[in-house]
Amino acid sequence: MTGKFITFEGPEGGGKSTHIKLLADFLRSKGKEVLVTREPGGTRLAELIRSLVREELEDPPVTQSEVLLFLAARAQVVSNVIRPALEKGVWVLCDRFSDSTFAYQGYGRGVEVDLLRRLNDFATQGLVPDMTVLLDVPPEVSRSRLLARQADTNSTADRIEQAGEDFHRRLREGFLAMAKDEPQRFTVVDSSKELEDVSKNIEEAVLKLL
Ligand code: T5A
Repeated sequence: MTGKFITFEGPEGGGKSTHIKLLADFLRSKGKEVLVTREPGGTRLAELIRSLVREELEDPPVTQSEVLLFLAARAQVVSNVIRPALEKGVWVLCDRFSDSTFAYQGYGRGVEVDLLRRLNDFATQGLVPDMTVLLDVPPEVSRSRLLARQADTNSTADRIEQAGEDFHRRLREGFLAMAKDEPQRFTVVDSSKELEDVSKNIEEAVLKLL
């Protein structure tokens, strides 16, 4: 028996972490064993890569290195965490996955998306989510949520969050374009709505997989 693999994608502040927790509780209440992980991250090596790509370094990664770092993190978590869990029948919920690379490094940074897809296939050994929830928010909502969170936690924007307005507009358009191309895999949810409404929309979509 194999579990289902559900990924959450979208611009920063779309509510991915918030809704993954809510969906995990919902699925557990339906008797499913659930594993929650995130990208980059989910293994020791991948968490180290996560700090490298987000930190303000003296020599920040050039675009090619940035791509390879995200893919190296993905290869680790797929091989060591996601595949073994799916093979045991566990449902895996992942905060970001391949579509983030296509949106951020492809549409955002301008790397050819076909090249990214080939490299990504190597990293994931062809693993594709059963369902991808795209939590869509306009840049102004994304920005105001991030500012509110920074004020609450006394933190500052990371290297990628600091990329300009145009970058964030392009990556949102990229996510929406990918969702249009693969409507059977993507569920697009307007995450600027009230939290409870967003959560209901996600549960309704996921019920079809149960
Ligand atoms: N990246 C990642 C790449 O460039 N390429 C890649 O291949 C990959 C995998 C990851 C960074 O790496 C980049 C993308 C990212 O820049 P991250 O910390 O994982 O860094 O960043 P995000 O994924 O963007 O996570 P965030 O924590 O910023 O956003 P979330 O998880 O989408 O949002 P969440 O749940 O923390 O919510 C943000 C705030 O909004 C509120 C929440 O309470 C919270 O305060 N909120 C709502 N408020 C009102 N109404 C709603 N409906 C709300 N939903 C959430």
